[in-house]
Amino acid sequence: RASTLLCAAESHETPERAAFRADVIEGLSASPKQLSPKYFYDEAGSRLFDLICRLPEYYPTRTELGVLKAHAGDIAAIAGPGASLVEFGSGSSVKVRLLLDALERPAAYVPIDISGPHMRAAVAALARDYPTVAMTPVEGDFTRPLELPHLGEGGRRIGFFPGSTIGNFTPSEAGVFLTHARQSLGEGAALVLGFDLPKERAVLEAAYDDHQGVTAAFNLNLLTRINRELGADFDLAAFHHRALFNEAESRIEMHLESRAAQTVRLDDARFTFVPGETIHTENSYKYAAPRLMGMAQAAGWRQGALWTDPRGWFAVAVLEA
Ligand code: AVJ
Repeated sequence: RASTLLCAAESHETPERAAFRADVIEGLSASPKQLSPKYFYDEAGSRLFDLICRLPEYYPTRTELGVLKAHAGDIAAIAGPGASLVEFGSGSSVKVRLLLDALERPAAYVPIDISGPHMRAAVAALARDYPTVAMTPVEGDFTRPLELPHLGEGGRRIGFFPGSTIGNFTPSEAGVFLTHARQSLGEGAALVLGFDLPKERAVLEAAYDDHQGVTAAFNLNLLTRINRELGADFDLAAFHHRALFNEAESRIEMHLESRAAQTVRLDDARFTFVPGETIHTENSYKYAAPRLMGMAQAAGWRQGALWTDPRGWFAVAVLEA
């Protein structure tokens, strides 16, 4: 009877919640323990990420915005009139405003994001400011193959993947994403891709371990979310935020480090930690431009324009189908 009740309770779970539960159990059972960064973005996590983007140490957002501002006219020329924009991981939809302002009569905007309520609030504000642009938000996980809504014929399809979100993938996952994006955007499309470049360790580590502790709160919020949505019993005070640059892999790694020996419960499962053991929560790869352009070419894209800021910290590439 107890197991019947449990099954009944579990069957009320949404498919998203069930996938989250399965991923968490699999990740915490692995050695080393790991969780996917896509789960950072619940309501609180999305808000914390917006705060990260304004931190003095977090250079990527403002550096990329500078590059996009400097070349918005170039992007508009590449897109041509009546283009449709498809953004992968649209978040608060701040950067796309630059493109919508620069483009000639943009026809449509298709934001894709895993954080539905956050995206819908952003799109509502955007729709007021750009009443002539058709807005078709897609709530979903773009790390899996997705069906794009039908877009009007005529204008060019422009994919937009800013913020170095591609750095969250492993290099082989990034290759798969680029191949899928090439297929779903179709013949004649372009992809505007923002990516963070390798640089001095101190600059990188400060960007992911800020003085105010916002990134630490963002990382720890993943445990809060697992407690709330899955009923686990993580003790937040028993974990510590860590960010380090793994130079051999050219990636920032974020971890949650256990301060002590402890056991965490989720459903029937128990996960034990030794002192100093970590959960690996995020990779943020830093690609040199030739490496990423090689990956794009292997995925069927031709390299178009490539722009960086004066310090050479962040790049925006235009890939052509
Ligand atoms: C959204 C994946 C681009 O890797 O820089 C920021 C996420 N994590 N601070 C990044 C993040 C910690 C961000 N991306």
